Amino acid sequence: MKRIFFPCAFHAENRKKLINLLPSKSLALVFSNDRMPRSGDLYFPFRQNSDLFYLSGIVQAKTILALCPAHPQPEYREILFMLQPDAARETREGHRLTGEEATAVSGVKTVMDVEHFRWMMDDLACSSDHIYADIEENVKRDSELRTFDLRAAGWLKSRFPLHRYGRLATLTAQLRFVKQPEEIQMIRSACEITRTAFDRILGRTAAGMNEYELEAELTFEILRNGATGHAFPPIVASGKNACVLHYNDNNRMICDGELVLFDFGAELAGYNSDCSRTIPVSGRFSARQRQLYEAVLRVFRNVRAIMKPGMSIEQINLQTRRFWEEEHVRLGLYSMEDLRRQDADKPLFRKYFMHGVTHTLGLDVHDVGDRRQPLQPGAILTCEPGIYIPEEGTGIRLENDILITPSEPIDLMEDIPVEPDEIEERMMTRIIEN
Ligand SMILES: [Mn+2]
Repeated sequence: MKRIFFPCAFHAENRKKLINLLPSKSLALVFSNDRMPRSGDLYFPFRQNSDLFYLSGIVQAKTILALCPAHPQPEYREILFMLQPDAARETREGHRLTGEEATAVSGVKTVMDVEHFRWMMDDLACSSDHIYADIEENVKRDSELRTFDLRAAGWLKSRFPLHRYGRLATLTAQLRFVKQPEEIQMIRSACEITRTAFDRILGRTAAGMNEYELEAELTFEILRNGATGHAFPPIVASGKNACVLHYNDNNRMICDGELVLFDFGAELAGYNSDCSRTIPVSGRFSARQRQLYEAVLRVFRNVRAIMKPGMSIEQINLQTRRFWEEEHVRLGLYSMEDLRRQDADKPLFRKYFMHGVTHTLGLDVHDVGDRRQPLQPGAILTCEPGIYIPEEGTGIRLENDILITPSEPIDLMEDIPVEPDEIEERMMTRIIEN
């Protein structure tokens, strides 16, 4: 995997901030992701646990970070437990970090064999009253796997049943919610790569192409610009496929007169971007397509304008409902009278807009942060209204990544064309050039 390093001071500073949130005599433990089996002897590309990356910069499986700030022996206050170098395995699997390299990346001076974790725990636990274990917490996580964090927590609780246990993830989430300048810069760079990929699409989309050909164009531009890869499986949805929110079969011939919805983004050094655009394959919007597109664009601007400190994701979604009700009535999808009579449990706007308008973005594409928590300067969120009308075979979504500031929000994707005139103009030059 291509690696872009943060200075080790970034990770050291993150550890310091985390320690300040812990009660005295605490031990914090953070576990790497597992190497996930694919089939036979193959594995999926390794992706590090976001908290472990944030606190150490180490991108290697079977790694544990232990923080024990009150330990009487200073060399045990920060320890990385890692796989040891093994020449034969490295010939097959690639380089493993040496102790010195791990220290250079993370700033953690003590690096031990991960095999020694269990017996070192006897010592670390004796110097601690609290054990804060980092368990992945995400309301939408749906997995039956016993991942490394769960296996380790199970073992800890049986070996040290009388310690007081705490959830480290709630504390790392507080820190990760507000991005630091280095993180904002990394996301800006990811957005810049995403822009070049969209530029390429504008120049190449044509009727008669298959969706996967455009996926290949996105992938080409994202990889050749040095991104780690896609932030998530990209969506290239033509015609009615755009009404399936997470469609990514990307395997349909695109017909003249249709719209194509793209939802994609580059990942750079663990940090993600997330962009949606919808373009007319012919290079010109039909009157109806433009009418719908402009409605989405107005809602996009209205929502972006209210993304300010103090507002929560929940409040932004409530406001978005008002914006959409106004637009839907204007588009003739339902009337004011229908609105007055609507069933409170089944609001009418949900028929054409059935997802949240925003989510946090960072080391995870759907990043940490509670939907009821007020936004703070430094938070980064998406703004992604859409309209989906299966009866018309049309789905439109527009999505930019927005930095919250003390005053006006900053659109990190301001450079990515979104005005319908600009989209048409850019696509027309394509047709002339070809
Ligand atoms: Mn998104």
